[in-house]
Amino acid sequence: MTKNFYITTPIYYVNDAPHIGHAYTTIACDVIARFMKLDGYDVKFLTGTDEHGQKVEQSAGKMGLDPQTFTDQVSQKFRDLADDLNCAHNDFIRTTEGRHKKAAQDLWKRLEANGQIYLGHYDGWYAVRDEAFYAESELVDGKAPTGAPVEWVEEPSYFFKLSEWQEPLLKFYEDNPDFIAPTGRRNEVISFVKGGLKDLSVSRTTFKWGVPVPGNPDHIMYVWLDALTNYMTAVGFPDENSDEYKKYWPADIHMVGKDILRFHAVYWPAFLLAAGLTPPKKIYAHGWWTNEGQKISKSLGNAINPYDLINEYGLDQMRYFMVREVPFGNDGNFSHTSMINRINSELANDLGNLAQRSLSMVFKNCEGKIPESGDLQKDDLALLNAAKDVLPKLRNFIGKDQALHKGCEAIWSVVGAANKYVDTQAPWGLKKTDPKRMETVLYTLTETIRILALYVQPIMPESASKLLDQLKVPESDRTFDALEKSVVGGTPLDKPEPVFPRYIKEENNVSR
Ligand code: ME8
Repeated sequence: MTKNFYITTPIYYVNDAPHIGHAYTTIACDVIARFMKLDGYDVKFLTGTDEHGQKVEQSAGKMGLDPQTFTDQVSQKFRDLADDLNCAHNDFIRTTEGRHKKAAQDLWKRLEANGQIYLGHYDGWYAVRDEAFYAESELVDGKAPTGAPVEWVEEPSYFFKLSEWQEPLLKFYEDNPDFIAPTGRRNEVISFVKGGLKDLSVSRTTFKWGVPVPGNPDHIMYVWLDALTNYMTAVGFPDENSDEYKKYWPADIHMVGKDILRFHAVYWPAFLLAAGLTPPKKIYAHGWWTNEGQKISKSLGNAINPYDLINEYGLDQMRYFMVREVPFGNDGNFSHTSMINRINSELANDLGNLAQRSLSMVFKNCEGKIPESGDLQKDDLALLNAAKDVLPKLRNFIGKDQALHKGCEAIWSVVGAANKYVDTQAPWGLKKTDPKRMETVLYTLTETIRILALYVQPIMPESASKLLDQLKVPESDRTFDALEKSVVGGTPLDKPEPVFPRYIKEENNVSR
């Protein structure tokens, strides 16, 4: 039976150009999605753009564009970024699409039919930047707790009976201990819900750019109710009998930044439970990146453009750095020094040199062919077994816990063991004394590199495929099933080319 797996990024607001924070979430999801696919799952990986709301309407106005033209332009930038990050998403959703309006209105009607929505009047604070309502008691120095300016809003509004969902939500968290990750975040959400929930204003009347409320088009659906529905639109909702819906709902993971956890872990399951639908299995809230120690913000003008990093360091290098540098879930700091250190030590020196020096020895000393394995000795088996034993660890770290950094560590522990093995076996000295043993050692190394390259694919797809190409591993033998196979002795190789160059700063041509 096929195993299905559905993972989503947040849908990004189109009021701003994409930056490193957006790239981070999308790369993290891509690593997980690729891992699951290589491990035999039928994967759906969704990303997209959140195009409605007052903030987008205002941004379009500032540019002198109508909202549709504006959102078309900016949404394209996010679509391009996902492609340029080499993300293997298989759907890109825009909330302005017909399929989405239909889904959002359908969810509204289900809530209404279940008596969960009523018409009232909203008097209170609203932060356009966060598209969020705040209670007076939450304000800090007259601003939202996020620092966003707030405005006083008085308007007729529909309300969702969120206050009725406090107990059911707490029970839901208890029954589904993995619903919110990591654990620290789960505790935050639980104490927030225990603090009491008020009914939530779910419509606005003072602007037009959004999904009209069914039956009362003077009202526009609250942008978060509209936006959250995207995850179901993309699998065919409201058609609960569609193949995609049956295969992929409930979603396995909604990956989000910690800034939007409340919307995903409180409002979203409440809407779904109230509509009689099943909530997703997990909300994972990762941390925030700072830039050389400073909060990334528009006013500081220090947003890092992902294209600058790709151009300077290379795409796979950037992908590796982002998932390796920060314990996934924690906040992290971007620093060029740290990026260069990792590229030069872990990629160029550790993995790159292992592959380059081993394959060069094979090429030079084994007539340009992969050697046959002779009798494997204890040290050879220890290395090969250590390499194979990484897969169950990756299943835990990446598939189950999303501890992406630990996944990298597990792979690199074998890189370290393989480099030690080269030094202790010293195959270069065996050529004259024991050529058969030299071949066995080089076979062991070649096979270890194959296994490592298979593991590295989700993180650095392009570099891993260069390594696998060098080893003449056919495309059909690149999933984790193929761990059981082996490099084939006698296969002719091309002259090996280094896959992980050292980073050398251009201006002064000094290697850092
Ligand atoms: O919130 N570090 O969209 P958004 C890490 N449209 N991640 C960051 C980051 C940083 N400095 N800055 C942004 C929205 N992110 C809504 C979502 S979903 C139904 C609607 C990432 O464009 C992180 O994933 O403001 C964060 O949650 C997201 O971008 C916010 O994107």
